[in-house]
Parts: sequence; C-alpha cells; structure tokens
Amino acid sequence: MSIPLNRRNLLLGVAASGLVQPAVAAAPDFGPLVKPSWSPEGPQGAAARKGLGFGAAVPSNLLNRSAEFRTLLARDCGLLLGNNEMKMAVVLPEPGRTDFAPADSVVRFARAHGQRLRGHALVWHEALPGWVAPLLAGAGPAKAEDFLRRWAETVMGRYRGLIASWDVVNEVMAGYGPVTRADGLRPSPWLTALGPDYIDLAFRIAHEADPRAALAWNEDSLEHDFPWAEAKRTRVLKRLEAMRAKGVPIRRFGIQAHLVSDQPFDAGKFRRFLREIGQMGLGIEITELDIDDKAYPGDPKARDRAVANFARRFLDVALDEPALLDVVTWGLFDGDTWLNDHPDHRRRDGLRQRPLPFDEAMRPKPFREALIAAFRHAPDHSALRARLRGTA
Ligand code: 9MR
Repeated sequence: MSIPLNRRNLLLGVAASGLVQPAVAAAPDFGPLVKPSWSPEGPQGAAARKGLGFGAAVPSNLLNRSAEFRTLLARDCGLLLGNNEMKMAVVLPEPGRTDFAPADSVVRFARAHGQRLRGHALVWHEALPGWVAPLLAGAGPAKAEDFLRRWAETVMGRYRGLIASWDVVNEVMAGYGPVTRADGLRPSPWLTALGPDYIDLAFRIAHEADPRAALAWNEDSLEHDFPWAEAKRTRVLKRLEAMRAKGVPIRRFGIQAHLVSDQPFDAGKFRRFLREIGQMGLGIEITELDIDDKAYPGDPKARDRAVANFARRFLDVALDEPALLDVVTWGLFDGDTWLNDHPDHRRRDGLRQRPLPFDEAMRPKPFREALIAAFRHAPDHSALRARLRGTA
C-alpha cells in the first residue's frame, strides 16, 4: 500500500508506527553469549594476547547465505557489526514499518560465536529513508527531538545490553568536502532540525536508551596528511574537549581509517592526534579500516604486498596508542567492498580493488598477516583496557 508523504501523515505515521515499540517488553531472546569461537592463530587471537580486539563489518545477506563466510568470521573475528543493518534506511523503511531481520541475524550470529558487537550508526546525514528527510525538515526542534528519542529507543532499545559500543553520531564534521560553517559541522538534516547541539543531545538520548553501551563519535577523513585534514583534527579535538567539559556521555572516538594509497600519511601527526584523544580519557577504535589501492600496480601480488605494507605502517602507529581498543575492517574480503562502487575510489585501469584481508575467493592475503604481525608487536593494552572498556 502506498502512503501519501504529506507532513500530517508522516507525523501520524511516526506516532502510530513500530517506532514507538516498547523496547523493554519486546526485546527478543538473542541466545546466550557462548565461548568465543575465534582461533588463537588468527588476528583476534593475536589481538587478544595484547588486550585488543579485532573484527569486521558484515552484510547479513552474505552471512546468511555463505557457510564459507561464516567460517571465516567465526575463526578470525572477536567483534562484529552489520555494515548497513542498524541504519535507519534499513530499520525504518516506511512509516509504521520496522525491519529488524537483517540486524537480528548479525546479533544472533555474534552471540552464538562469543563475539562482541558494535552498533552503527544512530545519527548520520546518510542512510535516512526517503520519508524521514521531509519529516525532519518540517518538524521543528521539539518534534525532531521526540523523533530522535523514539528512534534511539527503537533500535538501541531492542539490542540494549548486547552492544559493546554504539556509533551515536557519524561523520558530523566537514573537511574532505567544503567547510561552510565556522564550527566546521557538516550540513545534515539533523543539524537543520535540531541546531548545532544535536550532537550532545544525541549522546544524552542514546545514554538513556542503552546506559551500558560505550557511546562513540565515529568520524571520517582524519588519517591523512593534508592541511584540511589537520584543520579537521584540530576542530575534532576542540569539540571533544567541550563535550567532556559539559559532561556529555561520550566514551569512545571512532576513526574510520578508509586509507587511500595515493594520499600522504604522517605518522607523527597521527600519533599526536591519538594521544590527545587518549589523554581526554576516551577509548579509541579503528572502525572501518580498508585500503583504496588505486595508486598501486595492477599485478595482484605486488598490490597485495603494498596494501599490507601500508596497513602495517598505519597499525603500528595506531596500536602504539594506549587508549586504542579495537580494530575493525570495513568488510573482511575483497568481494565485499564499497570501493568499487564509488566514483572517487574506482581504479583507473578498471581492475577491482583489493582493499581487505581476504581476496574475492576468501583466501587470506598479506593484509591478514600484517594485522597479525601488528598485534604481535603491539604493546600490551590489558591494564588500560580494563579501565576504558568497563562492561563493554
Ligand atoms: O558500506 C556501506 C554501503 O553498503 C552503504 O550503501 C553506504 C550507505 O549506507 O554506507 C556504507 O558504509 C559507510 C559507513 O556506514 C560510514 N562510513 C563510510 C562507509 C562507506 O561508505
């Protein structure tokens, strides 16, 4: 049935919808958290010996379809998230309808394999279903806040107590594209509806929805050595300091780490950035690691070696930071990468990207070895981890 998208219907639709789902009563049973399935020989095994975690973002359709993929995840990962499964576009496809099936299957798999979970992403300018942008644009701050609260209760409430860390806000700072505001915030329907305090508000609302989850700000384009990236790092630190001073319940900072082979990386600058975040008492997660290989040769062997070398260089700096807790790759094998679909990232020679630890046939690549070696050489993070993780 098609529903006319006028404002009244939207607001009614929200009020009457599964958005108002009573999260406590309706939470299904996702099964017990069993003994971890990961192998001591894999990246999670090497990470665990240093008090660290390793995992990947996964698509639920592949998880449900491929036994080979499930074996890989069970063996190599101590942490999982759905790459799209908890986004609003998937969970709230239309007013009055929720779809939790994709997220539920990731949560069930992780529980059945003793894996921790991340939640991604509560407030983002992308992955909004078509009916929500007009709703936010016409709502006014009070109704928009009400909508955000219901959304948080709906998605965070359903998985309350099961998610180690939640990306409460995602990609809120401009930098890679034009910077149009003095505070550096990126344009977003959330910013338009709620004003610049929407970030703090989102954290407070998220904390009510799942008080045990470690709440994270997840951000892109902070890794490379460009003047605009340095300016973005500075703005991030300033905002983090202000959030800490105001008592905003943030515990984590997520660095996406979509690295690009033809962009410069300055270990010293990146190290200082991590240290400043660590000194604020926040835990740090590498949340979406992959390597766009477009500057590397077509030959797969040479390319895989170059990708592994860059990964190792980056990870050695990241893992040296005491506040670093987890490393997550954006997909686990080259058959499941967003980089071939994006005009900024497609290779000029037309070959497919090889950005992840396993190849398209799910065979391990030098990148996987680089992960294991980096964890082996990392300092022991166990002591600080206990303090920073809390229950997560
Ligand atoms: O990999 C994700 C892709 O399948 C989705 O179409 C897209 C929009 O929802 O999001 C991609 O994941 C992004 C992540 O959520 C946030 N950081 C950038 C990721 C790659 O675009």
